[in-house]
Amino acid sequence: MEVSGGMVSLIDKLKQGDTAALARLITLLEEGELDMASIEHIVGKTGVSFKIGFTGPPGAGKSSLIDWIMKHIRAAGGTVGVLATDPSSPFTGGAILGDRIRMQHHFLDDRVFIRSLGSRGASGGISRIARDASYLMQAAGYGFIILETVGVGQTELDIMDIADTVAVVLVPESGDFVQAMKAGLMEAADIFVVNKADREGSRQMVSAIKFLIETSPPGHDSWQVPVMPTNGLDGTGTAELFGTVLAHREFLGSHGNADLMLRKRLHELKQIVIEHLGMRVDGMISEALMSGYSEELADPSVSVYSILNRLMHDERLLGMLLKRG
Ligand SMILES: Nc1nc2c(ncn2[C@@H]2O[C@H](COP(=O)(O)OP(=O)(O)O)[C@@H](O)[C@H]2O)c(=O)[nH]1
Ligand SMILES: [Mg+2]
Repeated sequence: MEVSGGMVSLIDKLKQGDTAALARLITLLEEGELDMASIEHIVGKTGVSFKIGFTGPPGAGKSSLIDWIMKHIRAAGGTVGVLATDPSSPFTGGAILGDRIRMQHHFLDDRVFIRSLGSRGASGGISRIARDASYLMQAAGYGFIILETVGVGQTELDIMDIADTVAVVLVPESGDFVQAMKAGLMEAADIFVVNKADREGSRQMVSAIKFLIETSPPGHDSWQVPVMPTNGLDGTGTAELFGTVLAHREFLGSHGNADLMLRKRLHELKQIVIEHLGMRVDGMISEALMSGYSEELADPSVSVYSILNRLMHDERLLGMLLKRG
């Protein structure tokens, strides 16, 4: 992809922390108009942002807690960007608008950036947009990046893969949810939060999750997953929550956890390689190539796998795959 002069100056502005440039670039990402691999050499080396993920059922209080965490970050002199994704309404629905309004008292603060993400035509889905948008925010110099996702499906887990620290937010009423909690989510959580601590059953919920943690097989690191009660309305427990995020950051950075970071980076790289190969192959499976297979294609009794087997040995496809570009 050619990188235009306009793009070069946009990225220059981004690196100076210009929020308008950041917003524009994220829009281009969402529209599938930005190829991070192509602009990488302009972005160059950046600072490193610490990424915090918040996931959990809708209405649990994630946005409210993020609002408090932003305050704590700002009070500590830090900068923070928030990326909110809602896969159930990728074209930014009412809930996201509500989030924005709730967080609006940060709006005049230029060291805070809030953005809801969608994928209008970009390939690879919302988790890819979230990853690349977080890289753009990192290039813009935000010390902290917070990712908010709704739910516990594979997409949310993919997004949580981006985060260094994952907080799973539940409420006293999440009993069924805890029952149904997937092993993947259990494994992804670095911190469990029981929000709405003002409600009945909060302490029981804390105990239930602690029990679940104790009785599940230990993860691959020695971090003890805490279960923290919070109140998203008055902020009770949120300073402690932020303190625990910082403790987890310390833990990740401490000696002996280098392999953890490497594993994460390798996973991310694999993801990107698969995406790029996928896009390349997608561009190659052209009608011209497939014209050699029209008879088999037209015959539903011929398995697509048998076509695949032939295609994988097709000199023309192999030639295209090996071509540099
Ligand atoms: N009672 C109570 N309500 C809360 C608490 N935290 C958030 N809420 C309310 O719960 C609703 C959903 O909160 P929100 O932050 O939007 O949840 P999200 O969907 O997880 O982002 C809002 O009306 C909040 O005001 C809390 O600790 N206690
Ligand atoms: Mg929310």
